[in-house]
Formats: sequence, C-alpha cells, structure tokens
Amino acid sequence: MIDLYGMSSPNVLKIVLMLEELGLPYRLHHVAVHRSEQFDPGFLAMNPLAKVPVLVDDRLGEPIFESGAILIYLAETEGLLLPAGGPARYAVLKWLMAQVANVGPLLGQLNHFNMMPADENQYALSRYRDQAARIYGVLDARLAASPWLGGADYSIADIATWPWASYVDRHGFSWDRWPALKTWLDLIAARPAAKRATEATGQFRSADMAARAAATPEHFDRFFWRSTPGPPPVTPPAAVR
Ligand SMILES: N[C@@H](CCC(=O)N[C@@H](CS)C(=O)NCC(=O)O)C(=O)O
Repeated sequence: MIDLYGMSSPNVLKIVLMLEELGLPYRLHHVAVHRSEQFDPGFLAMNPLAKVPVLVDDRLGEPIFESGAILIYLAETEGLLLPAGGPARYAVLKWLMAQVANVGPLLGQLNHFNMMPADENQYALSRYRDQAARIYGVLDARLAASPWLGGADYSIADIATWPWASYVDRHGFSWDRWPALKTWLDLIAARPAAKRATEATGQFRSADMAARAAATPEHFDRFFWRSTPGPPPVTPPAAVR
C-alpha cells in the first residue's frame, strides 16, 4: 500500500496526479502545516525538512520526501512516464529538475510575498513577479517547440510542472503572453487522471482552510520559518512553501 502525506498544494497535487496516472491505490493523510503538524517528531522522522509531500510505500520500506525523488521512484517502479535511458531520459530529467529547482521555488516565493501586507514587500514582489514571468516565458518557449516538456511524450516533467503552471492568472498575468503554455495546461487538465487528482485533493483544501482559520500568530511564524515575529498573511495562502 502507498500512503501519501500532504496538503492542498502544487507539490502534493503532482504526486496525486502521478498516482492517478499510474492507477495505483493510495491513501491520503492530511498534514496541518498551519498548525505545525510538520514539526511533530513522527513527521520529522519521515522528512527532516518538515515539508510535504512524503510518500511511504510498503514495497520500499523507507519514506521518500522531495517530490522530484518521489516521481522518479514511482516512474521507475512502474516503468512508465520516464524513459529507461538515452537522451530521452535526460531530456525528461532536466525539465523535472528545472521544475523542482526553479519553477517551484521562484513561483513559491511570489506566492509568499503576495500573501503578505504589500507595503512591506514592494521590492520582493517586483523581483519575484519578474522571475515568475521569466519562468512562464521559458516554459512557453519550450512548449511552442515541443509537444511535451521532456520531448515527444507526456512524462513526469509535465506532471511536476502542471500544478505550478496554473498560477499564471492568480499571479495577475494574462494568458495571452504564453499561449503554448496554456494549450499544454488545458491538455493535461482534460486528462481523466488530472480530474481525479483534483477531486481527490479537494478534501485537503477544506482541511487546510480549517487549520489556517485556527492558526495562532505563533503558528504562522513557525509555518514561515520566521525567527522574529512577522505579520499574518493577508490573503489565503493558495500555495505555501
Ligand atoms: N522541494 C520540495 C518542496 C516541498 C514544499 O515546499 N512543500 C510545501 C507545500 S507545497 C510545504 O510543505 N510547506 C509547509 C512548510 O514549509 O512548512 C518538494 O518538491 O517536495
């Protein structure tokens, strides 16, 4: 059996999408990060970085953290969505790494500063808006030249990037700037696995909203890893890092 620990966030949604694509049975477990559950000793024993997703598969006997590692593990275990070798494998892996090293961290920082009081964050907001536009532009250019991020076939690179690419309008940009990215996004959204994944993670959304509503200022400081107390978020954290 596979157990996935998570919340309603893009890094978790990508793993649920992968499990749905593979048709594997799994159980979801909510981690209330707004109430500091990621710092419980039991969770830290699975991921010392105190972040979701974490996947536990009986067949492996060792929890896996970091969404990129989880995707590679599942792809290799099932022999799907990642070519076994040659240039096609490394094309997929480089776009997967581009997501975990660039797309997620940069868009996640924009999400963070977007939810903070604006007057304190003008420089950070403008920096990460520019970085987000750069990232969306790179993805759009790749998808104008290639049907999928990794090349000819749908792969774990697409699965990793899809939940993050949907932030374009929430970040206040127009889709007109990146039409190839939009076509690709809609193509994945229409997949039955993507519909099932979105539905399956719906339970996390309500649990996150309840946990956030019950969070104290101290919970927010821990959640944002702040050593000095800071302001509470002013907008719902659509995605958190
Ligand atoms: N590089 C990690 C990032 C994981 C991550 O940032 N997870 C967020 C949710 S998307 C999280 O756990 N946030 C809560 C926290 O940082 O305490 C991955 O790809 O798995």
